Amino acid sequence: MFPDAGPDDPTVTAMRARELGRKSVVVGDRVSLVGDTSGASGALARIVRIAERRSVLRRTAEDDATTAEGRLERVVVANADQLVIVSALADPPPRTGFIDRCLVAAYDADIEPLLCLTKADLAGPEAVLGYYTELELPYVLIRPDSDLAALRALLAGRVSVMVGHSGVGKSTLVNRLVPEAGRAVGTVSAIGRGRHTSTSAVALRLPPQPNADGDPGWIIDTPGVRSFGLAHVSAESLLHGFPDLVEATVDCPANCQHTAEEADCALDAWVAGGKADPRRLASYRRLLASRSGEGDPREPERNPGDPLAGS
Ligand SMILES: Nc1nc2c(ncn2[C@@H]2O[C@H](COP(=O)(O)OP(=O)(O)OP(=O)(O)O)[C@@H](O)[C@H]2O)c(=O)[nH]1
Ligand SMILES: [Mg+2]
Repeated sequence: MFPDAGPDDPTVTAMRARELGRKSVVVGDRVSLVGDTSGASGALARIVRIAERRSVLRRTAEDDATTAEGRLERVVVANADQLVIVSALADPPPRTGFIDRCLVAAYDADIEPLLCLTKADLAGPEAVLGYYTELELPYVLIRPDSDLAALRALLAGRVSVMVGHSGVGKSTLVNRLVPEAGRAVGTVSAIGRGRHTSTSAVALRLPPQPNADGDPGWIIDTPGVRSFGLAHVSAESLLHGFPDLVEATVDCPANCQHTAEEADCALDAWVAGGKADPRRLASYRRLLASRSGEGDPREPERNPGDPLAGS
């Protein structure tokens, strides 16, 4: 083990050493450095070792693992403790299918999810929160004038990574949390699409708060993603993103694939009996279908009931 850098340690510029081979360094990695670690202008250190990762958040370009895009796996960040799923309540409209995918990725990577609903000044959260009633999903509501104390408390002591579509307000929020962050903020087009303003992920140390002891935590801003492909998640693990459904499957026949075609899948009776929201089952099955290359490639993340873009 090596000591962690503290808030007063210098910011060091370091390059990946050749001996690391093809292993890439990602945001959140804990590394060992050699060379000039003084932080002086022009000083350069080398990254000689990457510590074992506590968690790895991955996404693929597509869901179907049989395609080239589906095999293209990207590590979003290493060592995150919390996945802050940022969704605007309007402009761009919320996509519960996208949030569901993020939940699958979070549970699969053993990272705790936090739903962060921005632009609460433009629309109410009732529809989105109603969809997640059965899940004990922690959430925060953000509007331009909202007090961020509750969010800061949830971020304290851990490394949190924000993910979300372009234009939902990730960088705006980071700039409020870390006033010297200086993250560029973009505009949203008339049809409610962001302009992919942020192009790389950056980890920022949160500032200490007057009435709070201990580590305020880290926040990682990431570029907006159009989709959150899950080709790397096994069919069985997909279900872990749906804790409201998982219990039902103990009554499924052996090797049940849980698709709509499975005559005896216990999920249908579970939902018919009012134990879970039918929209959640539909979303889960849409994910299953999308992984096998079925599904709607144009709007893979829109669930029926989500608002239309531009509306
Ligand atoms: N009305 C309203 N607008 C907001 C809020 N938060 C952010 N915005 C606006 O949304 C637009 C996009 O914000 P950004 O912070 O650039 O969004 P982003 O998620 O970082 O986008 P990418 O970097 O492209 O992924 C800007 O015009 C912000 O002013 C909010 O709570 N309410
Ligand atoms: Mg941004």
